[in-house]
Amino acid sequence: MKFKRQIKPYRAAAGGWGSLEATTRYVFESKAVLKNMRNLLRMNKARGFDCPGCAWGDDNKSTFSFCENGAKAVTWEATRRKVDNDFFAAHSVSRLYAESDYFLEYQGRLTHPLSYNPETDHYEPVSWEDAFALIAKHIRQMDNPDQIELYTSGRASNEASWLYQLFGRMLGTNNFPDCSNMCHEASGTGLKRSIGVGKGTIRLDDFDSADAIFVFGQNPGTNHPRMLHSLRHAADHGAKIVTFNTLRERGLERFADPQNPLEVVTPMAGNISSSYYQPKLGGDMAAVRGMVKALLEQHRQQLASTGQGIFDTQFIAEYTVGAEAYLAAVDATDWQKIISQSGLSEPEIRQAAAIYQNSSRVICSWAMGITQHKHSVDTVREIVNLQLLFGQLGKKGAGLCPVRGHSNVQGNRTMGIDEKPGRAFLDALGSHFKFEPPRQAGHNTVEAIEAMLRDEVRVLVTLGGNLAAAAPDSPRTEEAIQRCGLTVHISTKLNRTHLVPGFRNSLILPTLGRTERDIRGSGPQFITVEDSFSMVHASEGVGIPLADTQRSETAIVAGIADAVLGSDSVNWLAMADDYRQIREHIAATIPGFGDFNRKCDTPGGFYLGNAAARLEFATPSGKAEFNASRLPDGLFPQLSMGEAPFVLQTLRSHDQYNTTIYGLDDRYRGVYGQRKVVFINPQDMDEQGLAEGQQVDIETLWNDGITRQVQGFVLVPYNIPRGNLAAYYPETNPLVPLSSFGDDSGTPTSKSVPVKISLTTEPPSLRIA
Ligand SMILES: Nc1nc2c(c(=O)[nH]1)N[C@H]1C(S)=C(S)[C@@H](COP(=O)(O)OP(=O)(O)OC[C@H]3O[C@@H](n4cnc5c(=O)[nH]c(N)nc54)[C@H](O)[C@@H]3O)O[C@H]1N2
Ligand SMILES: Nc1nc2c(c(=O)[nH]1)N[C@H]1C(S)=C(S)[C@@H](COP(=O)(O)OP(=O)(O)OC[C@H]3O[C@@H](n4cnc5c(=O)[nH]c(N)nc54)[C@H](O)[C@@H]3O)O[C@H]1N2
Ligand SMILES: [Mo]
Repeated sequence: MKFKRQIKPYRAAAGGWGSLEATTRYVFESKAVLKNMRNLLRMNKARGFDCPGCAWGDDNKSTFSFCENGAKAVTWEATRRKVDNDFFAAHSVSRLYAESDYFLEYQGRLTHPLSYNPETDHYEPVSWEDAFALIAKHIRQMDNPDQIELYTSGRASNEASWLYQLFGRMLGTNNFPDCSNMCHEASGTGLKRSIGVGKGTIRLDDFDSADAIFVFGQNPGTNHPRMLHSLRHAADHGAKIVTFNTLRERGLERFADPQNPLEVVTPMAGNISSSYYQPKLGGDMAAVRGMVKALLEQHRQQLASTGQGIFDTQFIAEYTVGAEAYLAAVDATDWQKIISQSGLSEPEIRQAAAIYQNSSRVICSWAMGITQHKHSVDTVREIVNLQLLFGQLGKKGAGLCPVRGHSNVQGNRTMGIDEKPGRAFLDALGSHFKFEPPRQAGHNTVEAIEAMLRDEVRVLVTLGGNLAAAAPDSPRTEEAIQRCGLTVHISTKLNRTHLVPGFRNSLILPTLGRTERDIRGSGPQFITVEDSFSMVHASEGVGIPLADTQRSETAIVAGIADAVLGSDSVNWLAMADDYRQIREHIAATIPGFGDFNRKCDTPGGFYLGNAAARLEFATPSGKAEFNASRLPDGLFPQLSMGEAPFVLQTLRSHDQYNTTIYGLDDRYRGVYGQRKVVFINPQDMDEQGLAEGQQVDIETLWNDGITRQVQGFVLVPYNIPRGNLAAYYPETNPLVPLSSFGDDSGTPTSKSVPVKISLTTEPPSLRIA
């Protein structure tokens, strides 16, 4: 494959022709054209499958409910290419390790269970029965149940993840690290503390009645393209879209709806953002604090002159606690700190505050630009503080909207993929199945890797995902995985994690994807998922599986559980033959799922409800709680020299899904045919005596004496605040220290890495992406 490298600005609107062309290119380049088209048409419909692309909701209104990146996700899974036994016979693990992440997944679907042979350095075919027996043998040899780590990635269905957590808890552990620990953990933690529930409070149609939508730290044009439709419709109805993003993102500026033929034909792209602010990395808490400071001034002035302030004092009195302490903290924060930390000017912040003040219904949404910093929990809570002052909960067109990543990551948590499960959940599980679940908190992702490095883990199982590439500090993470006696990966495609085998045994178990037909003992099965808006719906694959040696995730988890625990107290295999049985158990153990099997027939799914949206707050005080934290002293209190020359964020290109690289372009940012680029402010570049197109090495400044460096990144001048850099993940994961994670969230600080850069002198490493 040849890729033409170039950097050239993208001038069109996001969406529109460019997007439609790219979609059809992905569909038609694939061999199974017809099948692909059929798949696309059924995405997100009442029956048919849920789009594996992202966790955005579906309005069931548009006939073609798909977006370019959803189409990529589906066609990537629906490929007819396969990595079969001949492939593994021909390629050693060391040889494959030298290839890029793009190459690995591009080879196609995994079709047969595989076991690593350290003597030949090859994966070799193994039967399902032998694979399960090997897992059981390793688990039985553990000294205690906490010597296993059960990782989950957010694509797993409710049914598979519920079964998985039951297996882990019956074994006796809460070690459930998951992708959410690296993603929206700060949203869950912050929201739970502030409003008693760790989920967003709005529903999709709230976008239709909002007066303003504040979008913090997310890039929907690439990562949640269907959100652009909601934003665009809101903007068309006169809502103000106020964006806070460190970078100028094309998709947030202009957007033409690719499913609206009129707009595709005429180039009249609509503007999306009415205001666009570019805070410095990690500057959003200060920006919101500044907005509240300006609003507090207004409140006091109006109170003095008219007797009526601008805050919703009735709401504050009735539904919240801690407002006085919070406002005292706001008074104690001076403008100078707000300005230097946010990187925004006082007039900009006052302008944003004025838009907020003039909007009676406000939605605040956010994603990784908010959650992947050290002070992310406080930043999430600061956004909640602002919303509480104006009573933006419990009414239409207003509320809080953490925009989730993986298509079922929210559902996984609801199902109990949680290393710190609540008491009520464990009680329900224990009494339903008559066992005593473990009560002690388990490991999150960073803790799991640390435990592996200390040789405290014997077995690692991953239900999807690509831990080696997704987790921080790649060399240490890879070492950690290799320190496990057995690694077991339930996967659709070959990835880097498979290439760092456990030191005794490693298994790859090939699974069906969500788009594929899943026929079990009792007939065709469907699964369920939950979107960002707490809607649960059924998803049934239509594609024909590539091989009859692939099994569904649910069947694989049941197979493992049966081999390890037997079927005396729980009949795992019967559940795997009829997912309705699993849903009966879910109904009995998880609130909101009563009558689950019947509700699965509801077109468009059913709503789980959200107590905070009903103004019921499951906090210690029974009310929504303001958070009066100070602004952080800096991004890197651990560093003795204070700030670093540059702060780097690691983010996604347009042609990737996390560690899955679909292609080498990042169209909206004007990057083609390459991924090793670093975006830099042109003045910073000049000041460093560097020039566009030159290659630099990026090195982390940290306090543990470990050298963390990546080499040969091409400089791309970009509209980004001074002192800030941006480069793609996972290529930059070696730079993120394992010990750098969010306070109370444990999330690696992927959006604020202290680094320096220098001109590349040695030839860059061979592994190009
Ligand atoms: N096509 C596609 N879709 C996806 C994914 C994918 O990889 N590809 N991944 C899925 C997953 S798991 C997730 S979690 C989501 C991720 O969705 P996003 O959160 O949109 O993902 P990122 O690419 O990490 O982008 C972070 C955005 O926040 C901005 N940003 C970074 N730091 C800051 C900051 O400190 N302040 C502000 N205001 N802005 C900041 C960046 O400039 C960038 O626009 O997308 C999901 N959907
Ligand atoms: N530096 C940096 N690191 C990050 C981030 C960042 O912004 N910067 N983002 C973080 C975030 S938000 C997240 S969510 C994590 C993502 O972390 P993960 O969820 O672990 O990673 P993915 O890349 O989504 O996993 C891709 C693999 O999942 C498997 N797969 C795909 N579909 C299925 C399926 O249906 N079933 C099964 N069993 N397997 C499947 C395939 O084998 C594929 O190779 O990465 C985190 N890491
Ligand atoms: Mo994520």
